[in-house]
Amino acid sequence: MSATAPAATLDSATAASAGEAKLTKKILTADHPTWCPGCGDFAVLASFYKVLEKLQYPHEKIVCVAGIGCSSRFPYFVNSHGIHFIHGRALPLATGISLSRPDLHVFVFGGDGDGFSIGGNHLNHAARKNIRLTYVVMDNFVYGLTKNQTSPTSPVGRKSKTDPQGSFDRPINPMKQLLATGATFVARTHATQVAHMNQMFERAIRHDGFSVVECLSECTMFYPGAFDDAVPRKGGVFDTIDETQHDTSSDIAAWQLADLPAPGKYGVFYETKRPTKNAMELNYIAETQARLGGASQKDLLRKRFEAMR
Ligand SMILES: Cc1ncc(C[n+]2csc(CCOP(=O)(O)OP(=O)(O)O)c2C)c(N)n1
Ligand code: SF4
Ligand SMILES: [Mg+2]
Repeated sequence: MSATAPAATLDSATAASAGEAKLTKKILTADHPTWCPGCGDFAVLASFYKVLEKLQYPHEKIVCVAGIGCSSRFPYFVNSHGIHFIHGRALPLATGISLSRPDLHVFVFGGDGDGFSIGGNHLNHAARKNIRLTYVVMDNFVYGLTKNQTSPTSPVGRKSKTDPQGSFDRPINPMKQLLATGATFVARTHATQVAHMNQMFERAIRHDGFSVVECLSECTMFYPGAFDDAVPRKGGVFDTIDETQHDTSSDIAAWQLADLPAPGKYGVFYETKRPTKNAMELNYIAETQARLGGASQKDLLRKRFEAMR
């Protein structure tokens, strides 16, 4: 499609139109997931199907991108456009897709290692640029695929193959990193709390900008029980954010919530409107084309390359 087409909006205007097949879980289901029994990622996948069923976006407009890890196998299990890409590089690839194809709904899935370790710097830049896409991090506090190494979110003292004596390093606080770097929708949920997870995904997907949901998702193989402190049936407390008390437009209030000790709070920490790079680039291209008497994009590129010689 032409890059001068208006940016797609995340509302009913882009929902599947009458006559198109209804988007169902059956249609969205691809391969049988290869995760271990009980892995939290199954629930995340089920929630994603559920929310897409509700939103009814056109099937051919859905794109799932991931890096490497157990969680990053996600695109195999969704019947949509999908790319299983290089470790930590899902966000830059998805950025290119989102910027060049404003008609698509772009989703990125991955783990704490993929997103906060090798891909940590890409996360900063996707956030500050406010790229229009939704990023779901299945945070299990461990490298699952490579069989139990310390991850950037592993708590101090946790023993793993790389820290047999227990980890020394202070973990990353994903909420604080996202707030500091400019993400415009920042939320936290838990894979066992299905209704809450569905709500967070839906709100993130409807957000016009870079939306991130950190979803605590247990690795039953290498870190069982990691998030039991927030599971009521295991004696924990699932403490959700009360938005009548918390101002989601305040990054300072969000930072204070992010400072709470584990298990902390769950819900939308921060939500704000800021122009996306997608919208700003589209405007710039359209204005330049108009100024140059309707020059094609190819001509614009040629002129730019000539100027750079
Ligand atoms: C460049 C590169 N370095 C290291 C690896 C090995 N590797 C694959 S997945 C992974 C970590 C995965 O952890 P995470 O992102 O937390 O996903 P999980 O398996 O826990 O869902 C590592 C280190 C790789 N595939 N490529
Ligand atoms: S190793 Fe852990 S994260 Fe990977 S599939 Fe198994 S339970 Fe899930
Ligand atoms: Mg992990």
